[in-house]
Amino acid sequence: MEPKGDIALIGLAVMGQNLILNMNDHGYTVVAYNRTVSKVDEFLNGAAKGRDTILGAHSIEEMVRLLKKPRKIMLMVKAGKAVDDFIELLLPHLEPGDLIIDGGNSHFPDTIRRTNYLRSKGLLFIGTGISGGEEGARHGPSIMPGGTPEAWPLVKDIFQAIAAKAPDGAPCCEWIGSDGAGHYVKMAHNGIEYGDMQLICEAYQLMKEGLGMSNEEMHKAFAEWNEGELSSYLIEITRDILAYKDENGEYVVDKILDAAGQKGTGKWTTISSLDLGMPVTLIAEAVFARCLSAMKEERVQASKILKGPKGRLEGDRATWVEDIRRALLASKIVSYAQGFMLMREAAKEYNWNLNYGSIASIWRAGCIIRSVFLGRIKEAFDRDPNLSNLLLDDYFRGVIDRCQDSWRRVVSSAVQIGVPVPAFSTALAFYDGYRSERLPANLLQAQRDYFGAHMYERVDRPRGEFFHTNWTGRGGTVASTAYTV
Ligand code: 2AM
Repeated sequence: MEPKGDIALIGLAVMGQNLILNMNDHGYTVVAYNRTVSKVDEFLNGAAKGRDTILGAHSIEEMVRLLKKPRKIMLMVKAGKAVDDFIELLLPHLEPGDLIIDGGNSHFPDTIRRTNYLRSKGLLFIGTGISGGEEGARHGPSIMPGGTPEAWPLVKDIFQAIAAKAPDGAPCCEWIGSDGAGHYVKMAHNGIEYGDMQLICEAYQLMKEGLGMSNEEMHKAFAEWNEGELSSYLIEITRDILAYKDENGEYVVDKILDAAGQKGTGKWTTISSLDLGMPVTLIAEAVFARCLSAMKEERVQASKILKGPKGRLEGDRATWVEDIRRALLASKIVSYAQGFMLMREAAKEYNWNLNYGSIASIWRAGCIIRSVFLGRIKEAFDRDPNLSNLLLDDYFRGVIDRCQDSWRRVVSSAVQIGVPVPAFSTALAFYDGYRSERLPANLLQAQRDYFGAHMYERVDRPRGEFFHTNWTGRGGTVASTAYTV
């Protein structure tokens, strides 16, 4: 009998099951398999009941037998060792030209390694970011595939069929680039998500502590914001969360402990930004803000000891709410500018040919950071595909001009009343640094040269020429180029 399976999916947790159902809805015959084999039948008799084009496999051999060639096998298993283990289990059953796809949240260096390893075995590999959670997987996620370029035509139709569709109808899935590019861009997406969430939380705290607004009032403010240029999934769910009451008629948000968790993609993004020397300050602050929040017991102690202002934002409330909205918008522009700077540098470092407009485009729907704003970013890259920094685009420059006074008012007032706004303020500090022709690094270079003879370049000489001053008259004139401190 001719094999019927278009693709196999291993890993029947919710994401895996939902992707199978989504593919099946689009006419693909999918073979389902799982390490714990009993889950295969549970799935066939559960969520997949009545679908005769979802085929269960009870061994890797059976799964491979059910697949058309070249075989396409997608892993939706825990990132890390599980992926490598399954690759090894699959290898003896596959032939040159077959394709393994890792749809988990793998770290991009692993994806680079796996692409090369499988290429050495004659196999194709895709590491793909999939964003949108369970709901997205079921009805349309944003999909960011990278890996062996020859693999893309094999899955393009399936992936674009199951992906979310942007408002203009474009599928939220395009080829991102070679080896680890897809997982890198997914990681950057998650980092940006950390930033967006932190910005919203700072706006919330200012409204709550600074303006004394009730949940209902904040719910209304977020509802209004969601109608305008901030319209996005995260603003929308914040609106809904603020209004959500439990069976006793009490707000759930007020009962939730203020200690944030994290799974590590924000941390990876920040580590990568440090590795690449890119000042992605807002995402870093968002990660650190989660870390500080997690020190709950220590904060409770410190709150009884450390003094500081606990004031209110004085003046017209509606004006402040609008100021906060503008501060959020301007900060968000900085965050995305930083995120795209990071991807640009990563592309240089890892030899990826990234299309930034296309990346913005596939984030417009399906994923957690989906927003009207991303449509604006796509348009900016449509206007100028070589745009070096989003802040320099006419549209975004105009928005910052419009928001700047509010932004400064919000940050300075937050400082004065003692409400922490690490993301709002780091965004503003970055903006002021980025637009500074001169920064105090002349003094910093002098310090380095003073204590370590690290040398400096001069404003009156071409770049690349280095000088040393014998600052103390002692220690000789030999420069230190052989070691770094
Ligand atoms: P399981 O049902 O056999 O535990 C999400 O946890 C998915 O990843 C599940 O399908 C799970 O399979 C799979 N998974 C987790 N760790 C694994 C491992 N070390 N090897 C294979 N599959 C694993």
